[in-house]
Amino acid sequence: MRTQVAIVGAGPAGLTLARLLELEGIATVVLEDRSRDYCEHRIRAGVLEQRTVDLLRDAGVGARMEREGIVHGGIHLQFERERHHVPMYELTGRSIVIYGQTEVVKDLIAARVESGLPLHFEVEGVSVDGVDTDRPSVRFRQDGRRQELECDVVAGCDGFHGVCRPSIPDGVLRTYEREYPFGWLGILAEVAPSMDELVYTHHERGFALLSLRSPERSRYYLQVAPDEDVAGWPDDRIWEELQRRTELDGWTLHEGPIVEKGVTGMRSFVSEPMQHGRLFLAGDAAHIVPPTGAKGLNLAIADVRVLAEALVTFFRAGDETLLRAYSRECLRRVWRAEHFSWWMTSMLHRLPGDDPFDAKLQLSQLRYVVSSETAARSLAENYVGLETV
Ligand code: RFL
Ligand code: PHB
Repeated sequence: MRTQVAIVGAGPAGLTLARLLELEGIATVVLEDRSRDYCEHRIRAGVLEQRTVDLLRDAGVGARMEREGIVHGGIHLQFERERHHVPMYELTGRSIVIYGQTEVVKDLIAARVESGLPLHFEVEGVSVDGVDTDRPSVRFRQDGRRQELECDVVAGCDGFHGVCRPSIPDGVLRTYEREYPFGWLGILAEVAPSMDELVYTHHERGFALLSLRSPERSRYYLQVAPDEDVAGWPDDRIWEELQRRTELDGWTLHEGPIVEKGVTGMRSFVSEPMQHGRLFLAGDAAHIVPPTGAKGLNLAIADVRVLAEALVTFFRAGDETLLRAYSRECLRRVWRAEHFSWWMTSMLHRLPGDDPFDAKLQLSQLRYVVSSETAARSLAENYVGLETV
């Protein structure tokens, strides 16, 4: 087997890259170790930046997103039992769109299948070879048979736990990392969202976030321990805790059947550079942000936009200039998102030790954001996505 770009991973990064390259007539094969059903139902992000929305629409995969995506012009910050609106659209001229990552992935898979282009699920034992030559290859097993895919370039879009980043020899990458001493318990509930826009809540019992997936389905999160056992969280306990952390005079949090729950740890991680020879890392394979800034999916899409443009120049003109600039170009935006996500996380979560000094600083920062237009605009422009970084 031979192709131009072997793409490892059928998450948002891999599938979007495949689509962008398809539109440019560049051949790709996408290899994914999970099943199609698993990829289409793994609940993750929900907030798309306008720039992400525009890219998906321009790539011809935005029809359902345009119909079902919910445009929000702001978010709420809640602390000391007050809820404050941050009017992002007024402050920046841009909005966000609520549309689940699961839906983005379903739309991209459907488009790939409709184009009849190679997308292999449930492949096993993927390994990457020869990336320091101009003839790299990807080996894997499919239906028990060994396969080798020769290519010009490998795109490592296989997420944080993938095989591409670890296949880079020791000493090439420098990594930067921070683990947070807490996690998020996330639920999906079949109940209409109780708020008009997302609510990020600072509370002495811990952070809570009210989000949504559709007019009928709410997505709510609670700060918990990083290794929290979901088994200790029957539905009643979850609702009771959400009620306590988000309570507000004259407002009610409506409850409904919980159809999904899970705990995720939180970390910041960057690996530099995002390239080694003919292997290019994109999305979570290269960097992780804690979800408080809603940036992970948007960064993944931003990476593959830059990578696709660079690959077009490479295949059309044999010119590697843009490919060589790929990592530098992406890392500027990545580090801005790293800072913003760390900042939001640090400002909103209950910190270990419960140092009252920390809590006072957090509340002062929150008060500043909701009372100074300059501070609010800074949060807003980062949240909707900076164009210039
Ligand atoms: P993914 O989505 O992890 O996809 C990688 C794919 O590679 C496959 N894979 C392999 N395939 C073949 N061989 C191997 N050896 C392989 N190893 C792995 C995997 O099965 C998978 O299909 O990475 P990608 O494409 O880079 O996309 C990144 C995003 O998924 C991630 O950044 C976001 O979900 C983060 N995130 C959020 N981002 C936002 O922009 N806005 C949000 O509101 C937001 N909320 C969130 C989030 C992540 C969360 N969790 C679960 C960490 C909320 C949560 C709770
Ligand atoms: C979500 O809806 O899943 C979501 C929204 C905002 C975040 C993180 C997750 O910051």
